[in-house]
Amino acid sequence: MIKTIQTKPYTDQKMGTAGLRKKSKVVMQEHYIENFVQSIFNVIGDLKGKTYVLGGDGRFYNDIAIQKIIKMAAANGVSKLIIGQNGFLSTPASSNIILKNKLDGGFVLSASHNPGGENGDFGIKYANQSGGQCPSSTSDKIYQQTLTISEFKIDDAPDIDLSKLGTQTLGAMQIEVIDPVKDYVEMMERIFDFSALKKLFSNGFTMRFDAMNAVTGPYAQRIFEDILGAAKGSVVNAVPLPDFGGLHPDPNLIYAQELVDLMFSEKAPDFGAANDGDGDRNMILGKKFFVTPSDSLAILTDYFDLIPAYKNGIFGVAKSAATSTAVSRVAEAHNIGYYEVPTGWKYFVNLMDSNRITFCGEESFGTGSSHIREKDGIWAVLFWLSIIAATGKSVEEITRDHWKKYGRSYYMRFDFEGIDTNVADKLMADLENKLPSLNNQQFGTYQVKEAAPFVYHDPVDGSDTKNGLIVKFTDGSRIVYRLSGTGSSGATLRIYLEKYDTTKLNENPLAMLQNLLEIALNIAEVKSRTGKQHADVIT
Ligand code: VG1
Ligand code: CO
Repeated sequence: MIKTIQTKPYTDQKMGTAGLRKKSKVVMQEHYIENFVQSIFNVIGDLKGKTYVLGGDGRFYNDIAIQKIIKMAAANGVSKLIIGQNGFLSTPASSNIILKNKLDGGFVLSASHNPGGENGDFGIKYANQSGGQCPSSTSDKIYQQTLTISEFKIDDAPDIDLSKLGTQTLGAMQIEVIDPVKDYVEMMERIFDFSALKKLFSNGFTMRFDAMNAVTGPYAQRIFEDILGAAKGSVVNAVPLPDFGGLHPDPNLIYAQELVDLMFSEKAPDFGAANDGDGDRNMILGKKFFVTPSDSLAILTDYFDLIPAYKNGIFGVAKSAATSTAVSRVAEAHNIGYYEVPTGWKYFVNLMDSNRITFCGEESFGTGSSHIREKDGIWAVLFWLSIIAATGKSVEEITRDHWKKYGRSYYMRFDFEGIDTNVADKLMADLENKLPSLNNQQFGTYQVKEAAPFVYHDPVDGSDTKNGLIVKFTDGSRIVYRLSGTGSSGATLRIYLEKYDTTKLNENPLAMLQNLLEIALNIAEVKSRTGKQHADVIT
């Protein structure tokens, strides 16, 4: 029976860089999920004939939220839901289902790389028919709805059994429970040369893939171990757990510590990789060697013609403004289009849809291509393995060769977490006002060439987005400042540093960037304003 329930608005349901992200306890408040989902349905309007994909990364509250959404979808007139078995779907797998079946959109229940559990975070990403997350114009409308919502519709049926594959119904709505892995694997088989990869492993190549107790475990086991023949046990932390076993599923040098320790030990396998909570981020490691995500994007782009799906050519490439400029040099060498967008994968979608780009990436461990409209962790790993298989080189050799050919962008990100939001907002506002006065100023050996906010004009829909402040120096070095849009409490200031060099290729990144870091902290008065002497997380 369909019920209409009265509700009161929450004032904090604004989506950030990638969907809505909150503390689990916030989301567990009465009608919190219901208000948000009803607001999305209200903005979409007529749901008759519409089909959506639904799944999540298995974190705490995934099972409860998914049942609410199913019952609300039925009550609001959705025609069909395609749901990952037991409520599981990675973000890239979900995007694939939307595109492959030409669906109207979908919902991924995840706070991505944020920790999970009752004391962790929960989130919802809403994708439209593009297969990517909805643009800001839509999320603004949804936010407006959340501020005025007064009722929602829900079917009061018992919970749906999501363990059985196949089709069932709830009222007039069809529910199809699918294997969350199968379609994704088929897509990867179409993109890459699996027989070359099988040969790599049968020749004794060793790897460790850390799924961080999040959603990619089953995908990685099926692909790397079952199909490609990597040794059993190559995929670790492979069972998705509601609290990720206490891990913080953000694949970087700090949070993927177990993997990093192994890869920098004498027992290191040939290759190491990790993915984040919802499977869209990746970290690539060689024996005692770390590849920055910015370099990874540049290297993948340079080797595009090794991959069957791209061998006939790629359109162009895009990166977020904060990401290093390494890929711009590859784009120039291959004479392909090059774009810089604000942080957030949704800004790549129009560029992919209009055939302007094929590859894109962000410094935050995200790389992907137009095979879907989200970043894709396992895709990046398969791409790296394909380069290794084709060149016979190690991760380190591939990266060092790249630097020899193109020069090296020394690059690091410094995060100052848990800052009072008012302090952080004022820091950014004052810094923005100060930028014009920095032009041509000298800081030690660095001279400012241009200091301005980053403003992106979308060539497809004409929208303008301002995100971050950039100080560029005459030697090509850059400082980028922005506030994170994925946190669930306080503010995080991110400072991104880049210094390009064509001769010094083997230096310690921190040593190369030390002076720039001091300049960055001074310009923004970070220490005095935040009371922090050091960054909390350095990647
Ligand atoms: C962070 C990253 C950004 C990424 C976003 C979502 O955003 O910096 O590059 O797109 O997370 O990633 P922010 O606003 O905190 O800097 V995830 O893996 O949600 O899907
Ligand atoms: Co993610």
